[in-house]
Amino acid sequence: MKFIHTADWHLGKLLKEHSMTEDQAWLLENRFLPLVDEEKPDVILLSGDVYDRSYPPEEAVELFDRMTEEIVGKRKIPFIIISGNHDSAERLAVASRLLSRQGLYIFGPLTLVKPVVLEDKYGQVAFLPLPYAEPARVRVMMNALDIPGAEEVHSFEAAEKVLVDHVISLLPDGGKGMRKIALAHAFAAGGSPSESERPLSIGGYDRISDDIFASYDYTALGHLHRPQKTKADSEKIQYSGSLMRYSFDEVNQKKGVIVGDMDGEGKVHTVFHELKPLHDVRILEGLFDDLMGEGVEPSEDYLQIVLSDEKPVIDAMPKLRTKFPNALGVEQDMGYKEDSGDRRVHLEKMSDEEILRDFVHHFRDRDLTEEEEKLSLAVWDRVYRKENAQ
Ligand SMILES: [Mn+2]
Repeated sequence: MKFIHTADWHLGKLLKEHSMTEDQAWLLENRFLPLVDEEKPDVILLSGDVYDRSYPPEEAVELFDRMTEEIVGKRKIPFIIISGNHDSAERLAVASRLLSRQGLYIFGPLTLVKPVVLEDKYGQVAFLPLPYAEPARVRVMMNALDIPGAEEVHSFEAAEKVLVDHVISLLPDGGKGMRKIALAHAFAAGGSPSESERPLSIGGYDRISDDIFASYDYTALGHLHRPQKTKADSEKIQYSGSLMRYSFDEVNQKKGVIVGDMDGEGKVHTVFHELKPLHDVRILEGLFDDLMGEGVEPSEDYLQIVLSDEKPVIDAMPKLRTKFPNALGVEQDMGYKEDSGDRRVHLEKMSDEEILRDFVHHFRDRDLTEEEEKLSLAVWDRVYRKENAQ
């Protein structure tokens, strides 16, 4: 059984107010579909956050519609999708019972969750869809179905466990002897997050143990945007990561999909395939004149520009945009160095002038110039005179 595992498409995503939908369409058409044609998987798995918002923009819905036609309609590849925390489970899964007869399996509402069984030359493989599930939702919806344990669900871990047990119980003979692949949208403990994920809850309460997935031959996870394995030495439980870089703290992350192959024993071998976007998302750092000079190529990438000039650059953004039209943000760090935190000074024993000198020395790695020294003394002088006059 050959599969492609992808997740966190976030169609309709805005990166600093800029719509990524055109770039997402380009990537899916020019990178993802060609990979599908090359690999010819038996099934494609999308582990949640199809859209960036529960009310996605029209062009995002249109793109998703087009992709289902490309994958299921034209290529006849079964496509299994679960909803994530950014999706509306109900809206995503509209007409899903009907569509499942065509090979498009979308799982959102918990009451409609059930296994998908596909066959390869070795026999049956069960796919267990576990859409994103808040504890309260599991408690109410699953309890209404008299699912054992649902009443006591008060944590993400308990919610996932009840859901897993329920889906397994729907398989003939509890799925004994069948190879199993789970799809889940959750924060498995040990994983490392990025800025573009919306936290499921505050304070680490959203973390669940990956032991929950231990009995499956493979678990296709969504939610964390960095591709990663929950255990470094095992290919069995993995995040494919998001389709593209969706925040500037992801600039060093490779983005793509996982191509997996499962043998007759359920042993899975996976390969990560990077998908290069039309425009990269990256940080560009330097002096304003250097960046605008001939040494730096013009670029249409999505850029966060960090200017290291000591003096503020006036109207930096419109000027930078003449060369970098997709610059989305500019920071002026004025050449400050990071505070290493080991400054052991006793501020209360220092005069105001000394504190300023120390500050400049620390952050600029130099002393005040004569002009700055004069200016600072003049300022302090005025401050003291005002204080004394009061
Ligand atoms: Mn996500």
